[in-house]
Amino acid sequence: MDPNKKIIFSGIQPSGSLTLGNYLGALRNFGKLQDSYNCYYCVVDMHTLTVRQNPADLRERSYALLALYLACGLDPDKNVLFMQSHVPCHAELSWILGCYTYIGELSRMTQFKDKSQRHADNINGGLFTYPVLMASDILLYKTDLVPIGVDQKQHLELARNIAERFNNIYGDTFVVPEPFIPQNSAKIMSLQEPDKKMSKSDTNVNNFILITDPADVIMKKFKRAVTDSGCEIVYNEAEKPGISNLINIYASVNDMSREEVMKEFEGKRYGDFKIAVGSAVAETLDPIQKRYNEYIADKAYLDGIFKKNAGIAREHAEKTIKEVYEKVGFIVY
Ligand code: ATP
Ligand code: LTN
Repeated sequence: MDPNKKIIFSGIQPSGSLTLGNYLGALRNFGKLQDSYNCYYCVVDMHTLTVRQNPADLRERSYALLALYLACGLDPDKNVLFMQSHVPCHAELSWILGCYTYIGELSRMTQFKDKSQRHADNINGGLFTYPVLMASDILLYKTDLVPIGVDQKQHLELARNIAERFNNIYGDTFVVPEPFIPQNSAKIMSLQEPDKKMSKSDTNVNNFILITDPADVIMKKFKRAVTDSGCEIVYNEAEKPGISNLINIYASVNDMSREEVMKEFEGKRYGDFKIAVGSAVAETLDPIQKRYNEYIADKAYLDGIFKKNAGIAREHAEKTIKEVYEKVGFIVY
């Protein structure tokens, strides 16, 4: 860890196979930041229990997420790639910060409202206090910057409020973190219902592209993607959500602006554009899939990374917990 570099923290839940939305909204940016920051990228397994999980699947998906972090180019020597449940301080800080978070604040979280509707038979305490655990993840490492998709912005704002509230009572303790939200891929939408976020927990497989989808499946899903009336390839989120989403996807995988995409496809038909988007996505994902297959086959290597980094993360996290315990008035040895 270079003491002159700022700190980045982000986490992804091993709650399903990751989508193109996760990749473009979050994962891809992780790799871009690894040289200029000290980066902590976490597999947030504890968050997944807010929804029922099959234990064997959860364990397998946690390895899969680490393999994907590596396949997307995260260097295990430059980034602390670790598992949330390996560092008990996350849960410890979560208890403390829960006592500085109001029920009113938690009730306003749109993800809580959404998920309580989708899982009406299991509206548990964890689902409600989920953002406090997320704030703890971030604040434990004195994080400066948090790369996330736009759907997590509200949670990050809450983390900032909790940090400020604590600092006001006890004096400067936490760094108040800033979000890092990409421009064209902050919110990749569903391919069949482009007014909805592309989500890995969607029941219709045609709504999302998985990072691990084979090229022919990717092409098929893009060819079937819902487009809008009219025939021009122009960006207009309100009137042409389907085409606008495809423009965002093409722009982000090719590192282009929306204007450049519109220019390239001026006068072309929707059908041609969908094929171009599908090919560009398949081409981007192909090398990631190859690397992923190699990493996931080597569990011993993945365990080695988890074990080594649990120690590194713990060391940093324990310093913060000690400081917090002292400030709130616990006896600390
Ligand atoms: P679920 O859909 O199961 O609720 P999720 O995909 O929203 O899960 P995570 O896997 O924890 O939740 O998200 C990891 C990161 O990916 C977060 O930073 C989130 O903002 C980002 N992300 C998720 N979906 C999209 C999307 N459609 N577009 C852009 N970013 C996204
Ligand atoms: N809540 C996030 C996952 C998450 C996270 C974090 C993201 C948990 N802890 C800390 C950034 C920083 C989600 O559902 N996408």
